[in-house]
Amino acid sequence: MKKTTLIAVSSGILILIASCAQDPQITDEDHIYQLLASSDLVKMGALEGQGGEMDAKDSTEVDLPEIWWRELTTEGAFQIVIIGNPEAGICTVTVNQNLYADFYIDVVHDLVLDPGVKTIEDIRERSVIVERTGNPSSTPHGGWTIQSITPAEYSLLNSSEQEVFIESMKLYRGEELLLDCTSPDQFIDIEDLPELSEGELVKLEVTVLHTNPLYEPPYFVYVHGPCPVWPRHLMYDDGNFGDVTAGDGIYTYEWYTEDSFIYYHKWRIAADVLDADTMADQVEEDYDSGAWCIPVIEL
Ligand SMILES: [Ca+2]
Ligand SMILES: [Ca+2]
Ligand SMILES: [Ca+2]
Repeated sequence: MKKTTLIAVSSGILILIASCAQDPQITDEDHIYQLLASSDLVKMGALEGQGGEMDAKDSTEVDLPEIWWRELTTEGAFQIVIIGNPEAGICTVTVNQNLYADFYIDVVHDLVLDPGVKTIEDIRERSVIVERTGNPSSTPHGGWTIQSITPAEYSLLNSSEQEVFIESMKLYRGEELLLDCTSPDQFIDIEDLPELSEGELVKLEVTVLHTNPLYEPPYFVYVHGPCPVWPRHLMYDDGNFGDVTAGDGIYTYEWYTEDSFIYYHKWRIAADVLDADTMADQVEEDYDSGAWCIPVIEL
């Protein structure tokens, strides 16, 4: 039998919405919530990291902005939905959290910072498989541990307005393929999460989709991670920065890992696509972006 329990947190108080906990004891649902809400592996950031102002200008109709960045306003409640019965000792949990932020963008290349602001209303989601591997009474979180996770997927709350999507991401260390993800629903065993230390040569390859391309190029693709100097860099499909084949739709960025993070301390790597329509002006309310993000174990 399928049992669904929704737990939301508001002002630090646990509220059981769809589950009736008569027993004052801590339930499996409570343990699973606390395990996931406190986990750095499950945490979904705001992709606030900035790039350098000297992002290469593309020789096409749509120039890249002089500068752009996101600034978090509010995070919604951290919500979990348990699929299956925890009494079985293993279950899948979907985790979601809304993100309200501002998108600052300055498209006038005059060395004067005068950005416009666009509204961001996103939902971030991932799934997690949790298993009771320890003694319920003598180990943390009632013995529950995280076994595998999907990437965190960032989408517009108003899904009908979304036209750009990440479709795949591959991460290499040198020639070694560390991660090959072709769906936001793909589970990655936490033992198989990428493990990296500073100074390693890594490469991210990403493919994306635009459902209604109006500009050329129709989108811009960025990587967020432990990148050189700035935590965000433009990805290329022009044969540069490790890109194997120009114009094949595989966007690439290759770099030596560097602890450039400003807003957070745990390493993670995200692929982020922004609609060219969003990047073409600083006045229209037309924010459109999609991203996948995976945690990285920092050695
Ligand atoms: Ca300017
Ligand atoms: Ca390519
Ligand atoms: Ca526009």
